[in-house]
Amino acid sequence: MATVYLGMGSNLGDREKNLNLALEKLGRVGKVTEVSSLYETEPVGYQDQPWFLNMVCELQTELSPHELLQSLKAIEKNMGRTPGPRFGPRPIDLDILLYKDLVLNTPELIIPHPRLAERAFVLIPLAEIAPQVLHPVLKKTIQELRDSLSPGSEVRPFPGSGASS
Ligand code: PH2
Ligand code: MG
Ligand code: MG
Repeated sequence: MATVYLGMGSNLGDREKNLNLALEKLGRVGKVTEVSSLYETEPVGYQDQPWFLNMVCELQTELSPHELLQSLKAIEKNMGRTPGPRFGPRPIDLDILLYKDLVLNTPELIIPHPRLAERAFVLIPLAEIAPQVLHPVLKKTIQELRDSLSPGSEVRPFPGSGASS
């Protein structure tokens, strides 16, 4: 059994509903054991698109990293994601952030997620549920990485989700 952290984002359609539906579908990939609150986040990489709702979850799974990647892509496709520009808008995006303390570098999949340490929209929710988890390459905890983020794009607690209440 592997403990995995997934980054989740949506900026098309009913974003909150999309994230909840994805969580429900993840129940068939493993057991969702923690969820962060929701954050409304300024688009990073390609600015001319709607703001995202982002969150992260912890999943226990028997799947290998590549099997998990295929399952996440199947959920994205099933939820109406079509190929589009890199960093562009999407109803759902499911990214493997960490898979145990595994370091993997293949053409299809890089773990830990290569942009994990620079993204406030990932580190802020991840630090809620996994502050003491160590980044296996940088050898810093998620909390340390969050605390050393340089000011950048905006990340706001989403009204009604746990972060603000
Ligand atoms: N995902 C991207 C590109 N830019 N910006 C925000 N705020 N949130 C995201 O989830 C996001 C992004 C590519 O996956
Ligand atoms: Mg992504
Ligand atoms: Mg992705």
